[in-house]
Amino acid sequence: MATQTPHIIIHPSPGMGHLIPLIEFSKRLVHHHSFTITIVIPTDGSSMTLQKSTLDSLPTSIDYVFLPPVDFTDLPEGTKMETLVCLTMLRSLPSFKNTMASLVSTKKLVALVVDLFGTDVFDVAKEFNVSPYIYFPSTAMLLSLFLYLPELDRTVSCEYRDLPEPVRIPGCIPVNGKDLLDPVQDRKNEAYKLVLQHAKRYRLADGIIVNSFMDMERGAIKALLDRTEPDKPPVYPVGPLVNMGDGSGSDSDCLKWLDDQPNGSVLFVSFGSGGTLSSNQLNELAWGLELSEQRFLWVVRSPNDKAANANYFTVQSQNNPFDFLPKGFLERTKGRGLVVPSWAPQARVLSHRSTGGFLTHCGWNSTLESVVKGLPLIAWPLYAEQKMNAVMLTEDINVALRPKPDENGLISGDEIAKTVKGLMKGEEGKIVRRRMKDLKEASAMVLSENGCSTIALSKVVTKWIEKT
Ligand code: UPG
Repeated sequence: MATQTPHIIIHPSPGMGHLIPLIEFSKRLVHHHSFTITIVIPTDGSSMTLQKSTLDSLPTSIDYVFLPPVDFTDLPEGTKMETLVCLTMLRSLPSFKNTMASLVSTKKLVALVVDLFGTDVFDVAKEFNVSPYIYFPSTAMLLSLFLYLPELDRTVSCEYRDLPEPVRIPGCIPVNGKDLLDPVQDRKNEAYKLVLQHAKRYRLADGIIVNSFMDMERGAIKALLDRTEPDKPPVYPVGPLVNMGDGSGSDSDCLKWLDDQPNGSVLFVSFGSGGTLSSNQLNELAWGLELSEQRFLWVVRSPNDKAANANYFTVQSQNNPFDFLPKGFLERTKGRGLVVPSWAPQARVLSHRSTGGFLTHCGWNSTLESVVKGLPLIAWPLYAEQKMNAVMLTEDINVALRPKPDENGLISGDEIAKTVKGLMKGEEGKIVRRRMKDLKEASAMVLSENGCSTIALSKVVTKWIEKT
């Protein structure tokens, strides 16, 4: 028999960087509003241990289902990560439809929420008369680009990276074509076609919820809220919704190590859930951290010379990363630095009183987690939309320092040491730290009872409740 509690299906695309923000959104929905939720997760056969342990810790009102793994044996080697992400979603459509049919028969479904690569299921939603929504886990700037991409595609004939002028995404700081997100860098590649296809389908959503807020992305959000284009769905900026890392006790070794460090003295170094460096770059980073003489906590994965997102689907380092560190590095930095393999409890590390800065790949979850804690950044973008994020963080809102690569794209140890010292001890660090403190306060305001992100989320919730 159908229950009366309104139910929502959340369907994230592959990657911890997509699952985590949708989990945070789900937690917000069940804590502050009376919904039940099923998270329906596509799989490609990679290990889901980390995902499972994260999902098992959720409240009972949030259920989850893993869809059967899709088959990729027909794809050529070197298929782009974004293509794999989109194809995982596309090839999961039949099993998603079965799952949805069984949920429709037992629950009062009010909405289906997907993320940036999930619009293929909109047809299934329509078939079952369920309202389709997008939860956009990245920047308002990227969302503005996605909504603008079909026009850019129509009006530009060359590769975007060859444009003589920067691209003017509505409401945003101008961005050089070469800094736009990875899958639009080669317009002949399948990844571009798939992303463009999704971008065109964004207008079919009944609403787009974006994990950002006015004080951080004023221009982009204003442009998104403008309703002069009749077919543009309403946009709801509800961020920053992130894991606040507010657990008690220091149950992991790195938290125990942080307990023994002076306040604000440690730089956290991490490249998100799947980022990897080349062997040369790993060496330079180790050298730079050593040379900086600052305290650091570094989440390290074994290097990969071919791709910066080599661990996107797996998270875990492919080999023992300690074997790739420079000889004697661990001994020489003992006491001042700690290196942990593959994964750290990041939200809790960023909440720790000893952490004073964050060298990040500029993934949007990491960025927002740092904002809510007021921690200044060193921007080291690797892939996806991270270069766009770095431009915004350094040139627009000034909350990050950015080390300069040499002509071969390598960031030298000297440059790293200079930037790390600058952030932790220098005048330039003080400026970005102050700016980050302002943003932290603004983020608390927008999430307060009458804050604009709380109000935006209430508007979405009201629309969903009205459907019951
Ligand atoms: N995390 C940990 N421990 C680690 C590493 C990561 O808890 O050791 C968590 C982190 O706290 C965050 C998430 O994993 O919540 C990582 O998310 P994010 O910082 O956004 O990075 P990615 O995993 O790389 O995220 C992908 C894209 C990124 C994009 C993001 C949202 O790579 O570019 O901004 O998805 O769309």
